[in-house]
Amino acid sequence: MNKRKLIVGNWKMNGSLAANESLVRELLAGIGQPRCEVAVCPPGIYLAQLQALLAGSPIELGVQNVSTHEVGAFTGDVSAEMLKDFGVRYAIVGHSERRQHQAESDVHVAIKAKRALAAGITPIVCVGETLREREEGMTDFIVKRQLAAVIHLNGHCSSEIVVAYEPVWAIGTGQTATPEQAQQVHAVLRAQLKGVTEHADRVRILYGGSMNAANAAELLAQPDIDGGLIGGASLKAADFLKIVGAAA
Ligand code: 3PY
Repeated sequence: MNKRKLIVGNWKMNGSLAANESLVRELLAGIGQPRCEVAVCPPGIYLAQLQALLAGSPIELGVQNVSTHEVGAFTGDVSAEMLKDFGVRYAIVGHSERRQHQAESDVHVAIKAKRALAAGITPIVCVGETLREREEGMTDFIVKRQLAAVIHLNGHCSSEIVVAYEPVWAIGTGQTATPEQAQQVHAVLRAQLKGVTEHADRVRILYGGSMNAANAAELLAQPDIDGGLIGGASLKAADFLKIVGAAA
């Protein structure tokens, strides 16, 4: 199946007008014609800047969050339709940092995915277990429950979603799942998708959780790893470009 890999930079709450501009200029100077799809997700306040900097380039624009609401009295929220105005192509939903610090539940995440899809934005649905859940043998149960919420709320599984497996114990810790550990969970997610859609092989399942320039090639060589959601390494142009280069 001809499915291009997808490499997404999650800048988290990092950047400034000056830092964004120099990072993007370095990326554009080095990216050439990538064999994979590439996107960056800056903090939302910088969308207009990034839209202008990336115009006409092979790098797509993404965001780190989207409101559960469509419009109205929801102070601080930004709707999927508003994001669309800035050319946003991808929206990360359900990152474990939001599940943990903003008390986002599976239902919130599913509604966010639904809002994104309705606006023509591809949700990148993050799933992943904590260290304790892994140690208790709960990994498969947790990731399947998190993905099931999105599948059920949407009534079907659109091949337009992207799934990102991000073991919580590997986020911001420098610890990475081994390629075998990651592939095992990706295979579980693929099997779950196969149970609900004939297009399961078209759904991209990214690995996230301290993917970096040194470990990307091995992770991306696994049969069910279709790309990466990159945290810290996406803030260094040279590292991010190496990861892009490793995604054939
Ligand atoms: C990480 O790699 O730390 C991430 O959280 C990517 O989203």
